[in-house]
Amino acid sequence: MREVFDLQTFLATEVEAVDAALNRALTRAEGRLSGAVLAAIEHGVRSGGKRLRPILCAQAYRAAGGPAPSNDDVYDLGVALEMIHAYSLMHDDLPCMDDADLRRGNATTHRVHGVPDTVLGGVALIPLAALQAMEASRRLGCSESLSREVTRCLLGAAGAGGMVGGQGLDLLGEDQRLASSELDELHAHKTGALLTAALVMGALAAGATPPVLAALDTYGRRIGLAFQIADDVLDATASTEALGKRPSDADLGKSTYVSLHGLDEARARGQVQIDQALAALDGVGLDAPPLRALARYVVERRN
Ligand code: GRG
Repeated sequence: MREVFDLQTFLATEVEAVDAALNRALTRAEGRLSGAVLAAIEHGVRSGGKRLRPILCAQAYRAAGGPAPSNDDVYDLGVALEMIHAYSLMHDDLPCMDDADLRRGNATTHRVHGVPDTVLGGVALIPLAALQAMEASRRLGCSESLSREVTRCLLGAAGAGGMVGGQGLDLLGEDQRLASSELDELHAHKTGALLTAALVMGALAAGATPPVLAALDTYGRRIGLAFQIADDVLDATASTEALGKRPSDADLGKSTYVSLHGLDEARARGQVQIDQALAALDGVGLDAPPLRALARYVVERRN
């Protein structure tokens, strides 16, 4: 029988490790950036958040049996993903995108620091994230070529074939009723690609075997879709205060899993994805209690 996993304690410890790694990364960046741009970055990066992508990266690394010369380096790798994620939220909230005023319970970055510094700060985070992935993977003991592969995985997931491409589909889909398969395609790119990269980067840096790498890739894709379905369910059921963000996709006239399928069917579809994510771990005999608990958390979370 599997042990009971204390998710709350686990998450609190992990968030602390991620935040410490973010502090190290921003301290390194300080010398290269001017005050106002740095202030926008600090706002975008430090304003809370679940830190799910670095946590998944660190846990994939551990599940895949990566050696850990230093615990810090594992989280230093993961924060490269958080830097890309933070920039995407800063830009997604801009007036030319969702024109959002509330994120993580706080005023959005451009509302506090203005549009120019938010745009610059967001763009600055992209090369900073790439350098972060390169340097942290080297410190983890990756060869030059493996470190390049880890970094390529991050940038591929962040770019036109991943998150930015998904954002493009999102803009095209505004005020239209998308087919279910189109919504899957959009979110596999916009949300799923970076979440999947978190798993694959951790596994690559750990020197995972091909079957373990493939299983973690599948787990990432499945929880990526489930994550977005859960987001749509939360948007339809939770208050703005609980979610800490405004506006929702539904407010913006976008298709959502709830608008297409209704609440019950959307929840059921999310659960199917989680079952498949866990089956992928079973398929290669990965016990990985943290990854199993994180998969369930993706659909059970409150924000
Ligand atoms: C160049 C303008 C411009 C755009 C670049 C902005 C952009 C491309 C892409 C945005 C993609 C995007 C906003 C994806 C968000 C996906 C998502 C589900 C975000 C919420 O993630 P959580 O819940 O957030 O993990 P926390 O707050 O916990 O970190």
